[in-house]
Formats: sequence, structure tokens, C-alpha cells
Amino acid sequence: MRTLQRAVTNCLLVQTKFSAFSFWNYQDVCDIVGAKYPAAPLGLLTVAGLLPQNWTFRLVDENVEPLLDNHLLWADIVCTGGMLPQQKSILELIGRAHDLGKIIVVGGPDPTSQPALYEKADFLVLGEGEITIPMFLKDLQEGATSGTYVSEERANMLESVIPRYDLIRFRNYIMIGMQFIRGCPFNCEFCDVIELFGRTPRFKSNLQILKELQTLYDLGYRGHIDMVDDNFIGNKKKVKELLREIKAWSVERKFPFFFTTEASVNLAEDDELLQLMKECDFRYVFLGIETPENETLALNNKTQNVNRPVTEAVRKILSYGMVSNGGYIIGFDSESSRIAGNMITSIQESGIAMAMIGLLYALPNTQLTRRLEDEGRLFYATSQWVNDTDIDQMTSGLNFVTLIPRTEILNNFISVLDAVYDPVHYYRRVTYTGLKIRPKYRHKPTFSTWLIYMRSFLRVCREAGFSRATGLQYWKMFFTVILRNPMGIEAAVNLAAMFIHFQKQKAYIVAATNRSVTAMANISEQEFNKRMTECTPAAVAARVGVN
Ligand code: B12
Ligand code: SF4
Repeated sequence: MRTLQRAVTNCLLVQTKFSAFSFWNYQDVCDIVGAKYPAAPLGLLTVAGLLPQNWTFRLVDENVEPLLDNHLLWADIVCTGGMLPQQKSILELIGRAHDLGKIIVVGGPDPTSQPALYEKADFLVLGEGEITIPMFLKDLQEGATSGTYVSEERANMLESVIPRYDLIRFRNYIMIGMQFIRGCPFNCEFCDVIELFGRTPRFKSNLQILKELQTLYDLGYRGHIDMVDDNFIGNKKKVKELLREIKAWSVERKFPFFFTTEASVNLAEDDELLQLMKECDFRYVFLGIETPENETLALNNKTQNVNRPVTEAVRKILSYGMVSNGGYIIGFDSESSRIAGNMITSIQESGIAMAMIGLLYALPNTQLTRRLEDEGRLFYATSQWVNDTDIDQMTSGLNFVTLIPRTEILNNFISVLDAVYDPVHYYRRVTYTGLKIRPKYRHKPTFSTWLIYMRSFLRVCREAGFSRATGLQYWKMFFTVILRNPMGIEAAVNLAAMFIHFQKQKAYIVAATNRSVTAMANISEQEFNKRMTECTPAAVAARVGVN
């Protein structure tokens, strides 16, 4: 084999497929706005920035276009990686690359958490690429044909590279990701972020973020940037400094971008921070709410949410022009028998339209997984792709012996989804958002983008306004908001568009969960748990053919 480092190396980066029925794959909305997939593959763009810049790169995102044999044949080296739901597609790609005689390098969160599953890859470059890619390149230069690279060391974010944003077609995506922080100071039991990235938040420099913004600007990108941080406000002092700089940069360039991010609920307690976010044109914030029950929050170490009234927080955030989305989990050991009702009430009262409700999933390599393993309650099979099941929090959660009867949890899950994604209830939350929001959008679309917005708006009117399920609700919401708070109509129509995806996704999840409930009726819970816990890692690995 020729030494790849010395030759002109053709490097193919492949973002493999996600499940079509994920909460996050709002394909209908992509179709409406003329995109192909919601989010660009930031991990691989960063990897491209870390590899030798004399290599020739090509990126194929299978969520956007098919991966052809010709793409693979062009490559000297194939790089891929990603999350748990991509496990099946990554394993398939390893086989396909090998069939065509190609070297394949695998990295990213799932391979880092479960390396044994990916051992057929030639190179496993795990953890943070900033640390392990140089180790891999050194070996490659010395003629290595395989290897595994791990490191306890954390990357110095002050030395970050600029992701190779030039490798994607912007129009394929609704948003482009950018990362400011890695790590989170909190300690939620179910969270893998603190295992992968640590509990001390590490920041890029403000200058680095401005360079990344400038790169996107120079490449001609305009529009939506998602700050992919797990908790953008993990260090409020730092983030305020950054926001002041982003604001000055944006003013000079007439606000080419608007932003979304994830934050903890205590965002609502800091008016200065909210004001700065508003001035930079932040439009959506994802809040990890998890459960309305304080005892459960406390038992899962999510103490930062205990006694924090979500309804007030959401109202406050709306008053600064930002829509809150929320993440919720069902299936905690300690949740009460009233959890379904409590969650529905909490979501309805808060007015959070986009509520991502999942079943508790013990992600590999978390405190929760280790505890369940110690207690003999973990199902190994469900963190590994077996048969044709998607690995998704909504369809394959509860990968452990539950203390509350499983069927009860599944029925609670169905009740919450049915209620929250009932058109009347959903549109009530959209109307609330539309009436309460006080936006001052700084980013103004170009004329051609404005035309796309108008076309998208007409499509939403057609699909939501003339649908039997939502027509009445849509027009009622539309006229209420436009007459009483016209500045809220854009946010409200966007949320209405999302419902086109949510109603299909809900139907899929409810049907899948009902199938699980039916299956449970034919087997005792004890027998089910016995079978699942007996499926050891080695047995599962043998079934998926990884060793
Ligand atoms: C943004 C984000 C999303 C976004 C966008 C995803 C996208 N397409 O870009 C959305 C909201 C859609 C999303 C959804 C989900 N996510 Co998510 N997400 C993230 C988040 C917060 C940031 C990812 C990111 O862009 N990071 C920045 C880049 C630069 O880092 P990176 O991708 O890790 O890449 C680095 C290394 O991993 C490595 N690397 C990566 N790939 C490769 C490849 C090679 C060859 C090499 C050498 C190295 C390498 O090098 C890079 C530089 O260091 C992470 C948490 C985190 N802090 O990373 C979770 C995270 C990746 N998500 C996760 C999960 C579980 C999900 C969901 C399944 C459920 C959920 N939590 O909502 C869904 C499924 C999505 C779907 N479409 O079906 C887990 C993955 C756990 C696992 N073991 O796989 C994470 C780690 C945390 C979490 N619990 O949420 N997610
Ligand atoms: S706040 Fe979010 S990112 Fe931080 S530990 Fe908890 S779940 Fe993880």
C-alpha cells in the first residue's frame, strides 16, 4: 500500500444516513423551504479542517445525496463517524468500503462510546479529533495500515481549526452548525456529554468564532447558524463577552446571520444575557427540561432545574424575542403515577410548541448506564444495532429493566404524545407563542431568500391551512396572531410548518410503541427482562457480525 501521507491523498468524508422518522429529521419542512436535510455535518467538516490541507477532500452526506461506488473508488481513504442512530449505516459503510478495497477511518461519539462495535474499521480515531487525528496521521506517515487512537487529554479549544465549510452546498441545509463550547459544568446522571467532553467547559476564543463567522460570510452563506453547544450559557461571563463581539461584527455586516442554540433554564434569570442574545438575533433556544417532577430531577442530579418554573422562564424568553423548545424524558425510576398528566399540563402551560418527548435511554458510557449495569438492569442489545430497528430515543428507549411496569411507562408515553401533538393542543401553544413573543429580527433576508420565504409561507398555508386535521386550527391561529401581535406571525407560521412533520412522526412513534405494548401483552415482564438482560455484549456483537 502506498504511503497515503506522501501521495496526493483523495479523502472522502461520508455522513451516513439518519433515521427518516427521527424528531429531528423534519423532511417536510426541508421540502417546503427547498432544502434537503436540516443540519450540516459539523463533525466531519471539523475533521476535514484537522487533516492535512494538501489532501483533496470530498464530502458526501447520504442524507442529501446517494453515496455512489464512484465516490468510494475515487478515494484513497474514507472517513466517517457519528452518533448512535447512525451505527447501522456506519457499519454498512465499513463493509462497502472494504469490498471496494478502501481504507476506512471511523471516529465520533458512538465509536468513541462503543469502539468494540467498529473494530472492523481500519483506523479507529476516537475522542476529540484535535488530539487523536495527529496521532493517527503520524502512524499513517510511518506506513501503518490500522490502529486505534484514544486519549484522556482534552483538546485546547483555543487552538481550534476552522471547519471546512467550503465542502458543503449551503442550500442543501436549513442550518449550519458552529461550536463555541465543549463540556458542561452540570452532572445529569443520564448525560453522555460530560463523559465525552468533561465537566469543565472549554471555549473557543472570541476571535476564533469571528473567524468562523467570517469564513461563512466570505463563502456567501447567509441565514441560520446553530450554536451546537450543549449549554451555550455554561459560563455566562464568557458568553456575554462573545455576544458583544458577535453583535459588533454583525452590525458592521448588516446582520448576515441569525442564531439558535441550547441553554439551561437559568437563562431566564439573566436579563443582560437575554438582551445580548436578542441583539445578536437569537431566535430559538432548546431547553433541557426533562421532567416536571422535582423529586425526579433531584434524583437524576438535574438539580439546576429543581424549583425553576418553566412557564415563567419561557414567557420571559419570549419577551426577548426567542422561542423555547424543550426536551422531556419519560421512564425515570422515581416518576409518579401522575407523570403523564403532569407532563401534559407542564407542556401546555409553558406554551412550548416543539416538545421533544423521549423515553429514557441509557446512552453508552454514562453514569446511568454504569449504575444499571451494577444493578443487573441493563439491556446491552439496544445500544447496538440488531435486526432492522432504528436506535432512537423514541423507539428504542427504556433499554433497561424498569422499576415501574414497562407497559405503564409506554402507555404514559403514548398518552403524552397523543395529547401534546393533538392539533388543538399544539396550535394552542403556537398561538400562545405568537401572541407573547416580542422579536426584533435583525437579519433581513436577501430578495431571493425573501422570495423563497414567501413561497414557503404559501406552501405552509396550503399544507397546514387546507388539511382536514389542522385547517381550522391553522387559520384560527393565523388570524389571532396577525391581528393581535403581527410581529409574532413569522415564529407562529414556522411552528405550524414543524407540525406537518410532527404529526407524521408522532403517528409513527405511537404505532411503534403500541406494537411494543401489544408484544408485552404476550410475555410476562419478568420473562421479557430475563431475555433482554441475558443478551450479553458478546452475543449481540456476534449477531451483528462485528467479531
Ligand atoms: C448538535 C447536536 C445535534 C443536532 C445536529 C446533529 C447534526 N446532524 O449535526 C441535533 C439536534 C439534530 C441532534 C440530534 C440528536 N442527537 Co445530537 N448532538 C449534538 C451535539 C450537541 C453537538 C454535535 C456537534 O456538532 N459537535 C461539534 C463537532 C465538531 O463535534 P463532533 O461531531 O463530536 O466531532 C468531533 C469528534 O467527535 C471527532 N469526530 C467526529 N466524527 C469523526 C470522524 C472521524 C473519521 C474522525 C477521525 C473523528 C471524528 O472529531 C470532531 C472534532 O473533535 C452533540 C453533543 C456534543 N457536544 O458534541 C450531541 C450528540 C452528538 N447527540 C447525541 C444524540 C444521542 C442525538 C439524538 C439521537 C438524540 C438527542 N440527543 O436528541 C438525536 C439524533 C439525530 C437524528 N438526526 O436522528 C449524542 C450522541 C451519543 C452517541 N453515543 O452517539 C450526543 C453526543 C450528545 C447527546 N446526548 O445529545 N444532535
Ligand atoms: S445540563 Fe445538559 S449537557 Fe449538562 S450535564 Fe445536564 S444534560 Fe448534560
